[in-house]
Amino acid sequence: MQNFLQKQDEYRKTFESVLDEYLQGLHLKPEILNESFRYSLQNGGKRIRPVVMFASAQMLGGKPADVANLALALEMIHTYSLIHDDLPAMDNDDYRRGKLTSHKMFGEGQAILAGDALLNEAYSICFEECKKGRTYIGASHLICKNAGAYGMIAGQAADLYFQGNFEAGRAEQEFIVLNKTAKMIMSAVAVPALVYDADENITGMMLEFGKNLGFLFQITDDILDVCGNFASLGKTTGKDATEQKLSAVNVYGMDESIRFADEYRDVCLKILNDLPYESSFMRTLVQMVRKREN
Ligand code: GRG
Repeated sequence: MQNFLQKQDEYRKTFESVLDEYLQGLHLKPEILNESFRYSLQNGGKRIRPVVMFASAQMLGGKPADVANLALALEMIHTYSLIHDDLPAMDNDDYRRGKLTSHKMFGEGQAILAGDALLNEAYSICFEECKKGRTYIGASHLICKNAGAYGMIAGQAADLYFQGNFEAGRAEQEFIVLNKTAKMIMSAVAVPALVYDADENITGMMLEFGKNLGFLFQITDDILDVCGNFASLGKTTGKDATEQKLSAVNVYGMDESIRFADEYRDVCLKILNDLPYESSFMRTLVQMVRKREN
């Protein structure tokens, strides 16, 4: 465990230094855009996607630096999605990571624009990375595809659409989780495989691992929405029930959700076992996601 925590800390520090360097070169105008853009990016967060991407790169025999800019792009897309998700037109949240949400700090219009700016900058970083060659084009494409109309946006659209719809069931619930949450985690896991031109079988296994990790991550989030609290989560809990969300707990009940979470964890561990790499960090990460409290 000590080794895991040290390594996780190392990955987070690597990410923060990449982010700091990027922000040092950023001079946005007007000042309110400069502030709102930095506010959400620097506003904490677990950085799970960069951590997973760096761990995946090392597992495959590479190093975090090889994918650092793509990890930055992915975290920027994630950050934009949280800003937009918190808006009154979507989840209408006042707090994120224990601090005021972007629209509470800067107003709705500026929050929308901060999100737009983050998304566009993320693509700009991806385009720069494409100059490194064919494999980076593939990796950048995966990030864009999984974040967009065939990924996170589709999941969020379905999430909004099915809210309060009691006819919707398991298929709709799985569509939402796969697209809204798992595809971003799949990008984090599989980007290094694409960058290193891993064979198709390995890339497929990495994607499958990312998918199951994403489902595990989301189902834990749904459980925490019922069992967690503001102090550790930094956001309002109990919203899935009041807003009649198609969350795992609402669809399957708590006991079944816990059983599913254990199943996703076990599938993740099995795939890691089947992969021909040293995966102790990733194995502990899976266990930590299962047991997480924030
Ligand atoms: C607005 C296009 C658009 C998408 C929004 C991210 C998202 C999609 C919705 C947020 C609500 C939610 C529960 C999403 C599932 C993914 C998830 C658990 C996001 C929170 O990610 P964490 O826990 O956040 O990694 P931190 O704060 O640690 O970065």
